[in-house]
Amino acid sequence: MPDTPQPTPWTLKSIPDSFAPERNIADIARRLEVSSLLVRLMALRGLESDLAMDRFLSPGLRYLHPLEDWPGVLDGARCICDAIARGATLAVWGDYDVDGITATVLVKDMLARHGVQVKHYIPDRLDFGYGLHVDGIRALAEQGVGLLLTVDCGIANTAEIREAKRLGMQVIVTDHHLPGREIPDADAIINPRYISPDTTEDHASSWPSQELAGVGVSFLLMAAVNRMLPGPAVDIRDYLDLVALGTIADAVHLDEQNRILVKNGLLLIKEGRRPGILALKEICGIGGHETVGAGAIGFALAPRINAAGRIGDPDLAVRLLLENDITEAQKIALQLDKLNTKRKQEEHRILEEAIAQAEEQLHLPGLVLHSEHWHSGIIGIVASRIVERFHRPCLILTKEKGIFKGSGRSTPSFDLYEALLACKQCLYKFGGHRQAAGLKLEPFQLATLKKLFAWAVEEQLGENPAPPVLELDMELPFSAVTATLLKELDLLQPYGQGNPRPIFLSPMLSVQKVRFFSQKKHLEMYLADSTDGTVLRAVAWRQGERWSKIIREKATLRIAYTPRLSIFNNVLQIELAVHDIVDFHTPDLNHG
Ligand SMILES: [Mn+2]
Repeated sequence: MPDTPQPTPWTLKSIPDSFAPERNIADIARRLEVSSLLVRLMALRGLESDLAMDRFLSPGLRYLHPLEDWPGVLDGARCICDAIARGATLAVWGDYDVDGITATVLVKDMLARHGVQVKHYIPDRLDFGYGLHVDGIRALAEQGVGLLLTVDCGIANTAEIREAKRLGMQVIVTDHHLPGREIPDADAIINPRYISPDTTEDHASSWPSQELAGVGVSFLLMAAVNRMLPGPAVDIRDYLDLVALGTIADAVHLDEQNRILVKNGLLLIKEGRRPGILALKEICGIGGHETVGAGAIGFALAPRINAAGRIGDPDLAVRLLLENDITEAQKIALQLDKLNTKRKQEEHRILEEAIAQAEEQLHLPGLVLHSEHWHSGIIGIVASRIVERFHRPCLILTKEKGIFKGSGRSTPSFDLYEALLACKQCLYKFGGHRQAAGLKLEPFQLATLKKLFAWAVEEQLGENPAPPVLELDMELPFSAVTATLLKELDLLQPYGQGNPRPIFLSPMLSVQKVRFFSQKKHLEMYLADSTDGTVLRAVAWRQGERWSKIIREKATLRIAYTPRLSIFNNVLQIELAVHDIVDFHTPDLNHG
């Protein structure tokens, strides 16, 4: 049977050798007043000392580095305050994704509360794409803009910034992308991946965190501006909801400083004081005082904000987050929700076609899929889905104005940017990083691209790239899965890069009841732990098709799972989210 799934390879993570001896786990647990299991999970995430663990569990804002520690922030803030004092017109240039939109809103809203109106510009994805462009710069100059502040972009726009300076503007760049070889000649650059050689700040020799999102950088700058401007300061903590939204949506590494920003911001999102966020939560069905985790942002709030930039007008999302009136905010949220529904339908349609193409190419280690009519705002998400499904790097191309425009996504061990570099002879334009990239090429180059890309992938990964190995935290019997445990696990939130959701390995289980639902899309099982007899309900989302021929009653198996509380039949109960079935034995139909 060629379509029988193979069990997924897995490993158990181990605590780093540098960690204190095993017996200390219980000591630390006693001192922190948490369970040994929680300490073990933190140790598996690379936390070593009591202090680090304590800060991880309670990342108070007092642990955020002071503004003086962040290179360029005070210089940039002084520049802005001087421009305001001169009466210069200010404009902020953002981006159409959640990070860029929240950063734009943060700057506009904070300065408006100081009585300073700031113009903003967010490029259209289809017409101009990401970053600064000269047409927009000239338009801003005509409107009399004297100071241009970029957020979540700008570090790569040397020529555009030169033009802005020529037109008499001051330019302050805030960005978090890697600088290229040429650094723009801006009045100040604030970028955690860059330190200006002529910074005037004494201590600023390194960044307390290199992992800030664009909105995190603009938050620091606005915190400094807030302090320097005359008149009463606003409570800058009010903006952490925007910081949390943009930081989670950008999927940056949640290091200590980001965790402080995000964890505190999520509390504000839970409160829902900003009308736009409240309206967005309402339309996603997230109740007033429900805890909002990174998951809800990633699956519900962020896609609706992004939908504006993907297939509509990004200004809609800016207006939502700036809106003071809840009724107006609800109207905009409804529009965004409709755009998101349209986006999902479009995504579904493209994905079906892309999967069909991918299945024809499974002899290749890398996929190049294309069509003339796929929406260019959506191909990036589809590329991610294809990589999830087929575990190989993927480029998706669509035709626009006679040219192929593409979006690529990578597997963890593959450097996509490096691969595109190897294809550059047939590309008209490309850019990005290890995990994601964009490209453009003339249609006649398509065949060459396919050939070069296949070579580049093979060179990095070999002919048959190995499937990813699932990393599990530890084995956990069902009797240990209690409401108390779940409450404690919540302390590890928010999950993200650098802090993955815990995944447990089950002991051997026997299937008591099995049901495939939603046209066999999902699989529900009642599983009994063979060591202690505890029965729990488990759901394997989007894995119905994969297991439909294998899993039936009396089968024995082991799962990789994350327990959570869910409302099922109107009752709050424990449900296991099945990441994978890692070992299985199905009794023979005739003899079983
Ligand atoms: Mn960003």
